[in-house]
Amino acid sequence: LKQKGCVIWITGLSGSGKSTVACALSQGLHMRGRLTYILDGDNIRHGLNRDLSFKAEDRAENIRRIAEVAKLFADAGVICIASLISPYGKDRDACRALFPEGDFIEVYMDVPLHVCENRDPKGLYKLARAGKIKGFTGVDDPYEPPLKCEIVLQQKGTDCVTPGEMAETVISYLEEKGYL
Ligand code: GGZ
Repeated sequence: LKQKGCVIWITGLSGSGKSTVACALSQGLHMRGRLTYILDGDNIRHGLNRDLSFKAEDRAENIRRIAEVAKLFADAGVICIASLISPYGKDRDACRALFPEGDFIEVYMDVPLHVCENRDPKGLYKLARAGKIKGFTGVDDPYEPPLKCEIVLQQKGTDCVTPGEMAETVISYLEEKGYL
């Protein structure tokens, strides 16, 4: 039985919950018998992309390489989950263009900067505000929210949406589109 692969491309600020949702989504898909692979920007930057910095052209190259790897997984029938800030719309669109229509599913983690900054799980915003990290996304480097994307996952106001609930939203989409 040939299973159809695709890429779930999760974009959003540092601390928006991309990696947590990627993990919950991966678990949910395993329970449905699907093979998944998570490509996480922060992890890949320690290996395949360790030569790349955070300047705009290196971010573009980071994203391009990860999209090419995601395509290999998708070709093998795997649901590949890419979680990267991927701050520039034109870079994300270039990734989309690598995939057959429908197979690139862009998910925007719509979490306000102040929420991400309050979480600050690694203390990076604090360092960026202190000027100890230069060119930090959301502080002194841009983030362009998607103008059009397949799924928006919002974390706004006081009612908290769990990572598991966010993963279920993505899974419902995949069912609707015939990937599950
Ligand atoms: C943004 C940075 C930076 C700068 C280090 N700007 O939340 P994290 O810590 O664990 O994940 C972030 C990660 C961003 O890597 P990506 O590959 O996702 O970025 S991009 O898609 O823009 O290429 C953050 C950490 O690296 N980090 N310096 N200056 N995030």
